[in-house]
Amino acid sequence: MPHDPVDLRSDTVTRPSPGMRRAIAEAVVGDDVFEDDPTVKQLEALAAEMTGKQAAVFVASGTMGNEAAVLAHTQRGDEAVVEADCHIYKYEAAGPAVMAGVQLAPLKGDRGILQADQIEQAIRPTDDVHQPITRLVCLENTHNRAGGVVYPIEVMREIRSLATERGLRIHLDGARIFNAAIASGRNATDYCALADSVMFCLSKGLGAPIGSMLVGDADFILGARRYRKMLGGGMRQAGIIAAAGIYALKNNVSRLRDDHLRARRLAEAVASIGKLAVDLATVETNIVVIDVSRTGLDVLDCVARLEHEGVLVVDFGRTRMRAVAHLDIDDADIDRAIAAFKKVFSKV
Ligand code: TLP
Repeated sequence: MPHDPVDLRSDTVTRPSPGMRRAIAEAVVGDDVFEDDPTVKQLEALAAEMTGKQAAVFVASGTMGNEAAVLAHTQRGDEAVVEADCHIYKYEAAGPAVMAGVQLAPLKGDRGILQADQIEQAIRPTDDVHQPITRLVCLENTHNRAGGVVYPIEVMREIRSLATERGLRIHLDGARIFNAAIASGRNATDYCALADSVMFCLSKGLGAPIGSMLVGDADFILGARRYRKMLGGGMRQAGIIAAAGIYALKNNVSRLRDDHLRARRLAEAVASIGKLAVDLATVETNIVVIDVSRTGLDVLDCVARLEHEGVLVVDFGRTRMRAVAHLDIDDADIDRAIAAFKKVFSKV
């Protein structure tokens, strides 16, 4: 029997497990816009507790969580400092500009990491009417396009001090914050304490089918809840999907370690093949970014050749591909993926 493809395109592709499906089927629901869905409330309380924040709001996606956060932190004409390869800048369809009227100031980080002094230099003078007001700093931990890099906590601390001193707010795109916590051996609360708001995804490595959380202090979450409604994210019997989120937070956090080990094994094997290049220093979590420039092949051709051998990855820029380990990938899948990479790339 032919195998299903080994799907390494993203950790978003996981399917709900039998246990998660049972939790979904048994969920007690209400109407979350009337704020009487008990399962959503339970999920929001759990998310706040696990991140050490006062309050949480359940949102449909990571993008919705980030955009609601930018809206709630800023006013039209403000500027937000971001890393040039971050999700908010690259992949959110110019949401901050369109919806919040906020200009993004992208700064190039080193493997996705911005330093406090870089941010300090980007802060606008407040006494010049020509200039926007710097209001917000957005950080991404782990950093997706840098290859799943964990933000060094001491750098985050310096950025926090700067932000506090200069009256800036910090939003953390922590889509994969639990990967950062597991990889660094820290508690997620250590990172979350350094940001005013944090978005994290239930629908990535944690294995839920839908949903993300936005957490922060109670006033901020009240504002974000209004923006969620404005963005069309007021969901009704949302306990159906919140139940999957609760299951994910209770069962699927510590096992992220397995994904990290598998990504590392894949990365080391791929780095040893022919002309493929992997910056192994970035492979701290579940993401492997592979540079194909030296193969002389077009990246889409590389993706297609792997697909022909039963392995799915995505192109990730003009010369790079990305492979992601997740809940539905086991050791045998990694073996199959390594064999496919060898078959396709050993002789190019
Ligand atoms: N990332 C997706 C793609 O959009 C690239 C993926 O496959 O990795 N922040 C970060 C750091 C993300 O990686 C993502 C999704 C999001 C936010 C947005 O989450 P969703 O897809 O739920 O809107």
